[in-house]
Amino acid sequence: MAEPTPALPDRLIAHLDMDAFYASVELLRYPELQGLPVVVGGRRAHTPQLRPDGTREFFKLADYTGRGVVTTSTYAARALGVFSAMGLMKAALRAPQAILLPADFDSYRHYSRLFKAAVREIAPVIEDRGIDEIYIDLTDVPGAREPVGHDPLGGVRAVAREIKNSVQSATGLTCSIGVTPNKLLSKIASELDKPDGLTLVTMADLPTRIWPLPVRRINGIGPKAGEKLDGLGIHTIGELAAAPQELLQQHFGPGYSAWLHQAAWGLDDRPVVTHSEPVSISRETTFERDLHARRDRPELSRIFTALCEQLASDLQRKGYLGRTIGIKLRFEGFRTVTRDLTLDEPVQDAAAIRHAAGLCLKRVDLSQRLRLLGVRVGKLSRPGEIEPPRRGRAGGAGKVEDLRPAPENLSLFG
Ligand code: DCP
Ligand code: MG
Repeated sequence: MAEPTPALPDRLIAHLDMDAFYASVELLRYPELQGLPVVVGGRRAHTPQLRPDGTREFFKLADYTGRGVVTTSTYAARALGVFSAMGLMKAALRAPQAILLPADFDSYRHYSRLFKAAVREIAPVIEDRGIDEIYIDLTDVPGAREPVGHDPLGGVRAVAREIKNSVQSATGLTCSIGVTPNKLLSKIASELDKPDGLTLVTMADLPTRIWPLPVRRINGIGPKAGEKLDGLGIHTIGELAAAPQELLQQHFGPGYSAWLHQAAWGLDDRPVVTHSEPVSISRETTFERDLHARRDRPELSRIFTALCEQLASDLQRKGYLGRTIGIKLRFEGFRTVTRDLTLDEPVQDAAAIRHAAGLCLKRVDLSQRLRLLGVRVGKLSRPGEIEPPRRGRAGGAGKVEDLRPAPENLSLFG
């Protein structure tokens, strides 16, 4: 064992993010699309058709009409300017030759479980951050703190490479990993050399690798704060690090401005949290065309029931009951309204969810047409378990709007 070296930080934290995740899973199924611009975001109607000669006929983005959005795209499509959340019709203008594929969430969940299990065999301290990303605490992984030759980070680099290899052999997919002293920097670092990246950043690298980046790369600086900082002439993380504290405090309040300053200096002591229960589980759908509560009642009612059934099956599969049932409605013009109510006893079945969600619906004015409908179950518990205490707002009163008298929706689709 070599002498302890000052270059090695106290903690070695990794952030792993799968590359073009949904699109890459689709390429496993359709390897002939490797290297081509491919967009995930279609509906079932866009499923490739098998020709008599055994080849497949894919749906060209140029032939798309509708209001769907890009869920994700391959790097070849990104090179043509097609990114997540872009309208498919707009994407078709940029990349008419791109292939459109429907999303298959069951597959993505399957590969998500596979890659996480592969990582866990090497490094068990994992924080699940969603379908395609995790934090990993490598501090106590054997070998991670061993230097290799004169490189104090040689050990951790080898462990990270082993994780990448293991994910690749378990799934056939590539990922990008950032390794730094904390979660905040690792989240930034994993993006720096995407796809198939392995990026190590130490505090000494802060000025060269982190400070030139735009402030929005910091997880926790959203569009609003980003715009405000822009207005103050603070565009890069380095400019944020150099900004006078008083200036930040004037515009952001004491708590957030202190955090901004720390973040810009690469400081973050949040632990990697290995076990977390979901706060809520939801399902939602955007309609092909806007629907009206009265005129499109049968269709809306069918969609509403189907969402509740999917949600019930999610709950049952994951082993949860829930006591708060909520709905989300988005109207034409994008106004979004939520309502929820809390039941005396937790439920798990579709009929009970449908009933409670129907009661929520009756508290919404449905005169405008709808573009999205969602159903959510919160205050989750396991069967036979006492509800875990949670911080946050109590009761099911929802937003202030809830206090208005209920309009006459009893006869509508709820
Ligand atoms: N996703 C989504 N809606 C978005 C963005 C992403 O449904 N607005 C889905 C599709 C992605 C997955 O989540 O495949 C992971 O999101 P990422 O932001 O990690 O995007 P990718 O993995 O697709 O690409 P990257 O290589 O940039 O990580
Ligand atoms: Mg990803």
